[in-house]
Amino acid sequence: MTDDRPADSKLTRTKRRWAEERRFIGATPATGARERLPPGQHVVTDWPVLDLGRTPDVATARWRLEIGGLVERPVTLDWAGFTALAETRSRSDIHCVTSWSRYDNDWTGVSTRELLDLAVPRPEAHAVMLHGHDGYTTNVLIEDFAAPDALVAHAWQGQPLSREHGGPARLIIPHLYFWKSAKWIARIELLGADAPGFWESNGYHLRGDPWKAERYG
Ligand SMILES: Nc1nc2c(c(=O)[nH]1)N[C@H]1C(S)=C(S)[C@@H](COP(=O)(O)O)O[C@H]1N2
Ligand SMILES: [Mo]
Repeated sequence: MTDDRPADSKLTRTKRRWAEERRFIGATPATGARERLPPGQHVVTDWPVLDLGRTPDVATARWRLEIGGLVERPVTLDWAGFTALAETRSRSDIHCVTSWSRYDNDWTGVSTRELLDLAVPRPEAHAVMLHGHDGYTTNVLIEDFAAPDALVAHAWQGQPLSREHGGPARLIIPHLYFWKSAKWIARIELLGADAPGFWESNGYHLRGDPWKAERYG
């Protein structure tokens, strides 16, 4: 989208704050390059399916993505509007809390920053609740949501994302355990304070950094 807002807009200030808060995220430890595989993980080459057991069937004709809560401009995107946004690609590794990791996943979709640019988070927005069409919820801090390689993906390895893996579109936040990457994403809700989602209310860690093995709260 074109950005014709003045340099001191709320959006710019918000971005500046994210930039400051992200200082240490993904930083290389002082001891040198970190291992690719987080502690306690093993590499798989297949792609396991994990969810609550419900697989919503959301045709793109009915698909909507809402961005609301503490935003200046609540947005509801239909499929045409979503796919008309600037497309981004990112390659990343999946780390599931159940201990499997899958390397080199090529995602295509819309960056979370692009989505936030549309809705313009209010200064008091500090956290995000993700809602899936299956009723699943999971929470992240806004700076984790806005990580440079985070996106709402509609394709994996160049093919449309399959329904079992969250198609037509799911969130991908590569630097957190995969339970944070909401499948069948329906709503992105900006909140003033971090609050537990489904698994976080059922014993999982509030943040879920694989490099710190933040598995259980
Ligand atoms: N909507 C929704 N998203 C979800 C889940 C879910 O049950 N519903 N499960 C989470 C968990 S626990 C994991 S490990 C990953 C699994 O994604 P996959 O089935 O594509 O491997 O999705 C996450 N996102
Ligand atoms: Mo999981």
